[in-house]
Amino acid sequence: MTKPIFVTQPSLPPLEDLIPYLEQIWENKVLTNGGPFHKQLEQALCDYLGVPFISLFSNGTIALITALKALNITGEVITTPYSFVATAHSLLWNNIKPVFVDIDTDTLNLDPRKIEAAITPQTTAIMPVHCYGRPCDVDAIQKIADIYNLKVIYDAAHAFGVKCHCGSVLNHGDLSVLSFHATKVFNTFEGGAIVCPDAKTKQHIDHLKNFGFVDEVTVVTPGINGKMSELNAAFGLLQLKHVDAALARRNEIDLAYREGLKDVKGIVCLNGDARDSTNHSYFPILVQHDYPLSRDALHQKLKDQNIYARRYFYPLILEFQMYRSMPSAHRDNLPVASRAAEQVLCLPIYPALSNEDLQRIVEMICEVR
Ligand code: T4K
Repeated sequence: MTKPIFVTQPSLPPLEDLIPYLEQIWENKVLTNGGPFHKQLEQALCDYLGVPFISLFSNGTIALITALKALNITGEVITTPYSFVATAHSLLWNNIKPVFVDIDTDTLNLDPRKIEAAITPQTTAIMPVHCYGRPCDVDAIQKIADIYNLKVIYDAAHAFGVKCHCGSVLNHGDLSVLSFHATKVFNTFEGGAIVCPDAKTKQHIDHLKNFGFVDEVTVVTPGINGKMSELNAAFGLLQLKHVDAALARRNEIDLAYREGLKDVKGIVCLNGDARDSTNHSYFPILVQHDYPLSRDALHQKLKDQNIYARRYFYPLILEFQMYRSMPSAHRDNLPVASRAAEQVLCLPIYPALSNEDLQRIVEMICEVR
């Protein structure tokens, strides 16, 4: 049997390049609490991503939970059912009721045309996701938010480095939240960040992630511990040196899949025309009814060959017991998300994926007739 191929594999820099960073940590004995590498990574990410302020976190989920706290979000929040559970869980952790609204057929992102009908007097915010790193319709969402005086918090876990018509997509909404988990295009093992529009917001969030401490004797808010350690931050600085090469290789893989699969009846590569404004963090295909195998059968066929594609996002969040009984979780309400959850298969994409393995995957999909 050939070696397993997973949906992703973290990019790692040469191990010896990490040693000088470790030596520096061992030398200065600052392991966490906003040390020098933490500060450097915040600045380096602002420069790289083209955003004004960043607050680093221990992971994306704590960052989402904190972002909601930072804006005092309460009541109901409109969000997408087509995401990783952390999106909706962050709302429950804040005692907020998620209100699921269907997604757009082309982008699989929250459909702005369906948001207004879900707004009630309790609605305080919208939490869309740039799913698979493809930008939401940020202008349409902001327009609705402005009319109804709602906050917008983007779950931008997939959207590292993604640009839209006016620069970084991370500058839209009130806050954007990134994940630097091992499975993401830019990883710090575990990690995350909140992109903040101004220094005051960043300061508030910095307090929230450090128990509410302002100084040794002053606690201004019931904060959490969401800090990124120096080890993760140092690793992030090193990763940043390699991220352009990683993104370029992902782009090549994306193109090769599209070329290889373009004539396969029943296989649709998502959003061909949005290629330029993504980071190729995932390669989702839709396995439609005119393909000879069902999505699940294709998933299994690949698995039998040691290729572990993933059905992100199946089951839908609303299938989990803590969401199932919510009125907005009714499947009739969410036909596009329901269909996507049944058709999407995310194929392996990561910089170290070889051309040979890629071609093998393409051939396996093509040979089914
Ligand atoms: N919002 C959205 C929209 C998200 O997608 C996520 C996370 C979050 C919020 C929360 O951010 P974090 O709190 O995680 O920072 C994975 C990730 O664990 C999760 O971070 C990610 N989304 C989600 C989409 O995918 P699983 O259950 O698929 O992980 P796992 O362990 O099955 O990993 C997938 C494959 O990756 C493995 O088969 C092998 C490979 N892998 C994984 C890890 C962890 C490695 O090669 N090395 C590794 O260290 O959830």
